[in-house]
Amino acid sequence: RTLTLDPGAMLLGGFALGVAPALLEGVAAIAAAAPFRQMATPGGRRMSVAMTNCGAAGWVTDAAGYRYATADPLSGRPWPAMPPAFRDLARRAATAAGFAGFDPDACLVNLYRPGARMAPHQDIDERDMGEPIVSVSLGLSATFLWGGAARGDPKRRLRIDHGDVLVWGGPARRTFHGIAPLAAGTQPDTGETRINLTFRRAL
Ligand code: MD3
Ligand code: FE
Repeated sequence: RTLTLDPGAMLLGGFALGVAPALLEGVAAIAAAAPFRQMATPGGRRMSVAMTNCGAAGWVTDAAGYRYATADPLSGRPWPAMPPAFRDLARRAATAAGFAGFDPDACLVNLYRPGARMAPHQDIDERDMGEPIVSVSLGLSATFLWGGAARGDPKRRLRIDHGDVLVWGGPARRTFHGIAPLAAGTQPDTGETRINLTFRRAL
C-alpha cells in the first residue's frame, strides 16, 4: 500500500521487503565497526533507543547538544561507509515519493528493544531542510506517532511493519513525530528488536 499521510509525507508499504536481508547484513557490519550505544540527551538523560550511524556524517547527542559528527565519538574514527544497498534503496524510495535527486550522506541506525521509545520531536539538525528524510522499518512492528508543525498538534497513530518505508519532505519536513514504547515480540529477521534506518542529507 502507498499512502499519502500529509502533503509531502508518504508511506511506501513493504517497499524495502525485497532488500531487507541485505540491509540487515549491512547493519551487522556497521555495528561490528561502530557499536550500538545509548547516547545521552543534552539534558543528561540516557535515550532508550540504541544508535549507530553510517555514511560521511552521523547524528550524535551528548551534554554538548545534538549535531552531526564525521567521526564516531566512541572510537574517533570515521563512521562506517554507507553500504551501496542502503543508498540505492533510499534513492529509489525518495524518487517513488516525488523527491528525485536525493543523495543521503548520513544514515542513523536506531535499535529498539521492548519498551524503547522516541519522544515526539522534529528533525532540524540537517543543513538543508529542503532535502527529504527516508525512514526504513525492519523487524518488530511499531506505532508511529505523527502530529503537525507545532509540538501541541494532535498526534495520529500508524502501525509500521517490517519493510515499510516513510518519506518526509517539502511541507511535511518539520512534522513532529515519535515512536510509542515498543511492544515485546519476536520477528524472524531481527529477533526481539526493531531496527530503523533514517537517511538524511546532513552536511
Ligand atoms: C517525520 N526515528 O531517528 S522514523 C529519528 O522509527 C526518528 O526510529 C523514528 O524519528 C524511528 O529521528 C521515526 C520516521 C521519521 C523520521 C524522520 C522524520 C519521520 C519523520 C523527519 C521529519 C518528519
Ligand atoms: Fe526523527
